[in-house]
Amino acid sequence: MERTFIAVKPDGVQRGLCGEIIKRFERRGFRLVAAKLMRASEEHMKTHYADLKAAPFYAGLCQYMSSGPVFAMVWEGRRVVKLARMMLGETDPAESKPGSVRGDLCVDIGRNVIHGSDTVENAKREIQLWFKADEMLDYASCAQAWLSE
Ligand code: D4T
Repeated sequence: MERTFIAVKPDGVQRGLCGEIIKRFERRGFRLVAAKLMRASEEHMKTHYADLKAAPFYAGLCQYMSSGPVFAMVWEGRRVVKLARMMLGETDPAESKPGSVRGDLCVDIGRNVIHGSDTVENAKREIQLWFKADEMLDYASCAQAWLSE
């Protein structure tokens, strides 16, 4: 079973979109294993986005991401990293298809509502960065037997 890190960014939290986003992941058949509302420090965001250090928008992005509450979550399920990225849409909302989170809920690349890990490796790194082991819960979901053969 795979896990991914999903975060509702400060714009999504301020716009009251946490419930809408949780609903989409629950409906798809993924299982929430950890969640917390937190104000990330700029240092934390610099570590999170370390691979974008050379990008012109890196400093502004890290400042913005630490400017207000973020709703951080870990979701579990079969192929959840790839499927979650498809649910998110493209980085630029203008390129995102209707039906995706960004295609339905936002218009600007700098306020694109949600983050999702792009690879299984990055998901592991990000989950470790945002959550302690004892903040994640292992439990049996009664829906599991009906989600996969
Ligand atoms: P995240 O990491 O936030 O889920 O976004 P993506 O994985 O879809 O895209 P990314 O890492 O390339 O970009 C991280 C973050 O930076 C913002 N951004 C991106 C921006 O403000 N201006 C830009 O030109 C780009 C490419 C949006 C997402």
